[in-house]
Amino acid sequence: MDGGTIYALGTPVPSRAQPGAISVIRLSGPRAAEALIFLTEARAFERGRSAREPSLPAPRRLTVRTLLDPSTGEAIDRGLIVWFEAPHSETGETMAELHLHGGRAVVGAALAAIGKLGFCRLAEPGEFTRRAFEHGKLDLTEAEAIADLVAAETDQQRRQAMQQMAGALHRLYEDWRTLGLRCLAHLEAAIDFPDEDLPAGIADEVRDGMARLAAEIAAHLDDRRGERLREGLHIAIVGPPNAGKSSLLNLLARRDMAIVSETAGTTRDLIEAHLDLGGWPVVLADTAGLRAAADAIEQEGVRRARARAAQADMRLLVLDATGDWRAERDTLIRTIERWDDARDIVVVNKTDVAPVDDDSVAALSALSGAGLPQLLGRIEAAAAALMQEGAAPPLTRARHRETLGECQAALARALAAPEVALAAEDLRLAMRALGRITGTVRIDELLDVIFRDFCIGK
Ligand SMILES: Nc1nc2c(ncn2[C@@H]2O[C@H](COP(=O)(O)OP(=O)(O)O)[C@@H](O)[C@H]2O)c(=O)[nH]1
Ligand SMILES: [Mg+2]
Repeated sequence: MDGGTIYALGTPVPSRAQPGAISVIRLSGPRAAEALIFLTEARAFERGRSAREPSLPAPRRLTVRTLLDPSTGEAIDRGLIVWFEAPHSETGETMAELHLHGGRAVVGAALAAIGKLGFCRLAEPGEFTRRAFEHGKLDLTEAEAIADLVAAETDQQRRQAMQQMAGALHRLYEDWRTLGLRCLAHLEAAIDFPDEDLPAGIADEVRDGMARLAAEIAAHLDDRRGERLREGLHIAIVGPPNAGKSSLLNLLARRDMAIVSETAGTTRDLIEAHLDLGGWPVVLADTAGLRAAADAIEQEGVRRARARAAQADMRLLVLDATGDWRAERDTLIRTIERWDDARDIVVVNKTDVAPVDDDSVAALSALSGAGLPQLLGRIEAAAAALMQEGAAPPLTRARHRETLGECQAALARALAAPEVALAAEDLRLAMRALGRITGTVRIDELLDVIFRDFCIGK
């Protein structure tokens, strides 16, 4: 990583099967202006024209230009160019965007032409966003939100990423840091002037401030909405063998993923499907039938089924309408950890054979699809209730959770510290942890990890 001029294709690589209407190449860095001149002005390269006498397009306006091969002067494509002056660009540096026709040869020749200049290099993954961070355009939570926005597959994921990109988490964490730093300033004053005891009013204020911080962080850590939304809401399908669990998964996933069979105990491992149910990302898991298993492998399957049901955010208990499903329901529910009548759903399947009229359950025929819209409605309502919007923006990443955990531990030590100096030291550590989340306290290895997950050109 250096401060040089970087370039990359910002749109997907056009293939023979899928060329694009347009492709966008981005350039950023101190020599972007020079590059643009060499690429758009005939023979500029030979004349050795410098960027000091520019004929750059007006900044922030789309301008039609012919893109030239700087070594031969041959026209590569005609397209739209946008020029950005520093610091009024996404990266905060001088930047150019070339909107070209999205053909393989066009994009290949354009990238090669920039390479031929000899003073630009291909960007690393996430390098544009990283430069934006380095130039104070965004903090780390906002940069991570850009990655989330690009990765968002459902509408609710997109909303969450947008909220975070707009600075919701940045503001929350910065407010906490401001509060913590004010407490720290009081504690440090008490250390610097040891003869004067901390006035009682201020001592209370510091303690209250730290306690409030600890409580707010604890509530934030308790809130799993954000991670559920990023990673998917985990729903486990459980029930006795042959009830139609695998058939339900197939129906919901609209393809044959799980093995459906008349032989009881066919599904021994977990099978997952990733679905978008009404905008909620869902990871649906089919599990082995709950029964006293015949062999060791099936036993393991049953054990995993129970574990998965316990870990899931929501459970669907599938029962066979042709049997005594009420008795089975009552027995099984007692054995399923964390079963919650208000959230988890009993699905009575095979109603094509034995009709069921009972509003407390979702009647279904996985065979015909009858009852599916009602079941989907129930799942969506339960998901919406689980994800119910709170006032505070939710925590979204394991990285934030881990670092907030450190912050919380340090705060607890500070609150319990027998001396002001010790309290101040722990509070300082807590504030450093908060600063690492937003990037106010920068750690280069951490930045490498975060931006590595981006795509090239972002
Ligand atoms: N009549 C009828 N048969 C079904 C229905 N759903 C599943 N089955 C049948 O029940 C058997 C067991 O289904 P499967 O999905 O493998 O059940 P699992 O063991 O719970 O996963 C298969 O023969 C399915 O074709 C349904 O709604 N109606
Ligand atoms: Mg099955």
